[in-house]
Amino acid sequence: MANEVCFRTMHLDEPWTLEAYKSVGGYKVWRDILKNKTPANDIIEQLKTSALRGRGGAGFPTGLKWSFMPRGMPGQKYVVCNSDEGEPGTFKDRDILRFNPHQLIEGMAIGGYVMTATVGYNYMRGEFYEPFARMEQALKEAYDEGLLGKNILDSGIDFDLYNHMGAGAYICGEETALIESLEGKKGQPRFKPPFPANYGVFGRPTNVNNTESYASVPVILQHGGQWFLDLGIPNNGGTKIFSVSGHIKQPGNYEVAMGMPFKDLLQQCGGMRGDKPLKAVIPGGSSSPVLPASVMMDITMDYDAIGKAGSMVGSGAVMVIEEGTCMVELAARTAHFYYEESCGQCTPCREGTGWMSRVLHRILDGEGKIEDLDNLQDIADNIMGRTICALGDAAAMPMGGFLKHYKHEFEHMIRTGRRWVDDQQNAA
Ligand code: L3W
Ligand code: SF4
Repeated sequence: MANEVCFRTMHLDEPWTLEAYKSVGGYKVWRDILKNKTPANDIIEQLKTSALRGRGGAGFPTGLKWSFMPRGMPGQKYVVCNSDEGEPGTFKDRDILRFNPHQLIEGMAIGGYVMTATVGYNYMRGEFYEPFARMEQALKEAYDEGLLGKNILDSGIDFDLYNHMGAGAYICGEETALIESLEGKKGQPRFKPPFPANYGVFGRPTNVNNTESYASVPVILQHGGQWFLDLGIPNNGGTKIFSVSGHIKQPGNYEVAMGMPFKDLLQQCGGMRGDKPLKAVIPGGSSSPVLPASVMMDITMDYDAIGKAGSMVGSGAVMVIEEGTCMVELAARTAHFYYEESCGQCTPCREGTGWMSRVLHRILDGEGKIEDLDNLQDIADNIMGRTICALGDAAAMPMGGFLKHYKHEFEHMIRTGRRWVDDQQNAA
């Protein structure tokens, strides 16, 4: 089942070329649409049937999102791809950009047609030099083939696509900060609503999807929504690319069927590095709460199962943690990241992230107090749901997970000044 949607060119030589993409049926769906003027509603229905959910983190149903765009409204509309990929542990979108760029172009062109948007922007993370070059090359090939531009293949349909380099700020992966940045402003999130579907790029209706979401669309339409749904499990259709990192033998991107048991995924990654026991997993990027091994070994990799366990699929960054890892250090490292990346607009996020980071580092320095633990939870609770964008929640949620499952490690360090994991090892 693996590698058949977004990574379907991976087995080919130079998979990023137009020739390689065409050899797996690439642009066939786009050509059919241009020829037959497939009704937009039929395409949206296929996406709804497929149960494709946004692959950037929020898991919002893609078909439903496309239906929000005011198609009948005159004037300029945009489709935007969020290729900013900054979530710690996530490295899947760059491989779509590098190895299967044409599938993203086809998905965005189809999106433009369905949502009557004649311009698309692919916003890429500032550090993505190689992916940017590959996307530029692919765009040139697509234009030379007559698949983009004005009156494409005499269809009367226009769609122009531009690659845009960001400047390496995590917050620009938040869709409204991305839009601000695209407009040439400082990348700071806007209040929602209005959602981008009504007020997006230059105040015009805009659809923002993640790279993996757009790239899934041509394959869904080629084989049908039901086919995609059946790859996964109900409500969790298709495949998903998991970026697996941490203490495993073969870190990397794995495109697997949604609903795959975690223990099977772990096996695909070669198992634990040094065959050490699994301690915990952060299943969906640094924003998602950590889950202990006992939970993970019984869980399937899908939105519903991971959500029910108290975490989230997020962007699909699976961070595998072996026994012996200090959770206080991991929590402090995570908190510091959000403190560094907060844009500073909202008081709970700006002050709260710094406060959490400082308290955690004080504990690490052996100067913690037992009441710090209640304070940490209190700070997290006061950030949660009280900010303009999801970065605040993303900073608060992991803290809850660390304290829920590993409070004893924090208490031990505060009381003794030593790492719980070291004392466990010495006692063994
Ligand atoms: C129109 C409505 N549109 C919702 C749209 C909205 C957005 C999408 C989801 O992402 C996640 C977080 C982390 N009319 C609408 C509507 N929409 N209601 O649906 O919206 P929302 O607010 O649920 O989430 P979000 O703010 O877009 C937050 C993840 O992002 N994250 C990190 C991501 C990192 C990466 C990466 O590195 N690749 O993606 C950090 O927070 O999982 O759950 O489009 O406009 N009534
Ligand atoms: Fe900026 Fe944080 Fe507020 Fe988001 S939650 S707008 S990152 S201050």
